[in-house]
Amino acid sequence: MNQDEMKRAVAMAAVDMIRPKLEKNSVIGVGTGSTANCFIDALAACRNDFAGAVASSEATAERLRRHNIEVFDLNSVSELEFYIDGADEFDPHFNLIKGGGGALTREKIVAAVAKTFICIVDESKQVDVLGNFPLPVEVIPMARSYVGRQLAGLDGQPVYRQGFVTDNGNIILDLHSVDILDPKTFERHLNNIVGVVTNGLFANRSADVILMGTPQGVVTLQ
Ligand code: ABF
Repeated sequence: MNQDEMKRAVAMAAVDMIRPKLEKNSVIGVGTGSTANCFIDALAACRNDFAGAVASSEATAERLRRHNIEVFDLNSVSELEFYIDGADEFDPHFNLIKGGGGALTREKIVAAVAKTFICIVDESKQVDVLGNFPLPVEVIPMARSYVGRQLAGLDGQPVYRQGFVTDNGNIILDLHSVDILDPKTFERHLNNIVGVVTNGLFANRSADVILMGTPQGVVTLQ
């Protein structure tokens, strides 16, 4: 299987995993990115088995609507059984780096609400230590320079994602060249920098299940 086939395979596997547990009033959380898009496309086949979805980005909301899947405001939903989303990296403890697509804040919010976070990835995302992929940090625009200086003080190299504005109207600094040996602590440290909205470490709320596409098929890690 090539990478696209792996993405489609893990997307189908996620649908197969959740379908038996869906009820007519179920609302599920749906992530952002190319693998999440494969999931949305596969989910359309069972759109009548559940009530709808909460989207982690405007792009995901649009794709769900194109498949006639109702999109709910998170504030109108009391619980989410599942959140299905991709990732940019995952480590042996199911800690993730997310946000390469710029949707990290809403992704983190929806993941926080969901009972079970199913992460769908191809094998290229598997690492021993997080940090080879630049860590996205969503920042209030007026704080860009200040936060950049704070991040540079962590021996990382913050790079402004030129020309990109998040769905929330903020900017992103991508933190390069930092080996994240203690993801939970580092995530909390970044959260405490004034002006930081969200960082792309999903360690204090990591994935519960990882479906990983490989040339030999889908591997379930849990
Ligand atoms: C999304 O999944 C983002 O957080 C992350 O950047 C992306 C991975 O994208 P893809 O599935 O296209 O590799 O949730």
